[in-house]
Amino acid sequence: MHDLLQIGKFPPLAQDIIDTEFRCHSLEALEQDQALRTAVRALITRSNCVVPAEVIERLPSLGIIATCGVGYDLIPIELAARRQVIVTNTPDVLNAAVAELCVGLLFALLRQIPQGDRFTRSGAWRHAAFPLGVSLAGKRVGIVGLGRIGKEVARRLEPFGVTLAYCGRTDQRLAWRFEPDLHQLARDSDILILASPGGRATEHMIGASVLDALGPQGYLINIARGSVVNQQQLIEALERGAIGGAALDVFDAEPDIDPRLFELDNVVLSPHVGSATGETRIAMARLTLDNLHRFFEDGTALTPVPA
Ligand code: 8YV
Repeated sequence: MHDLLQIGKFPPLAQDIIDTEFRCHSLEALEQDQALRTAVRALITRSNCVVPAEVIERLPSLGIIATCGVGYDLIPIELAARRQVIVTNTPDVLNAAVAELCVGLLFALLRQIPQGDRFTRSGAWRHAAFPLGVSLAGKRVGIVGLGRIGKEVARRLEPFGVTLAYCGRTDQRLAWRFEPDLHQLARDSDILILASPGGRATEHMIGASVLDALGPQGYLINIARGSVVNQQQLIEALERGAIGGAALDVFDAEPDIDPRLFELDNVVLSPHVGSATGETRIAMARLTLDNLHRFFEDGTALTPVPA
């Protein structure tokens, strides 16, 4: 059975599978065992865990970093490439789960479903009618980052009678309109959905000027990464009504998120659960392990991230 360095905590159902196929060691255990530290060839982690550069530098035999998740923005991939360490992620197996959560958050936001639950439980219904929500049908939806997940979101929203447009690195020549200018996409949208990768290239891509372009009847959904949004400017925009509301599954400094968000009634908050279904997490763990098995078999990988 091969040894792995494990960074991050997996759900029990995934950890049980991992432990039947590999021997996992913590960073602390590796610090205590010089022989193991110099011998370990593989690291398993999750996409919401930082893989520190100094850890990679202290593992002379490391050949693969296998992350369970599609995002790899917390892994120093340039350093990994210099060290010829393969980095793998788990694309595609989570597309449906994340897209489904996005649709759920959109309806929760437009129809104020969390507020309606609280309203009903509180007995307030005896004294007042619940406020009107917003229809999705007929709205203009802009998707920032039409990758695998963004496309799954678009496919799920199309039957609801929306008009779809997207922006991103390239015009993919699809039936949906490509808008190269992010601010123009925000101006042209009632709902702006963030589905782009995290990392330096998209950091704070959504700030006050984009939010002002989206406008006071506009809604923001973030299923990407907290880093894609300037969270301070988002909170200020929500507080001053510069946008109609937001539904957020990702944040700065998870899980210790800014408490000002708790005070806002025009926000739906979700604890980074885009891929968090039993079926999806098992499929993600399976693909992570299959990457590791392939590496130990022949030094390659099934789903290496783009160099
Ligand atoms: C979580 C995600 O990171 O896949 C990603 O990039 O953001 C989510 O799936 C999950 O904790 C991955 O294990």
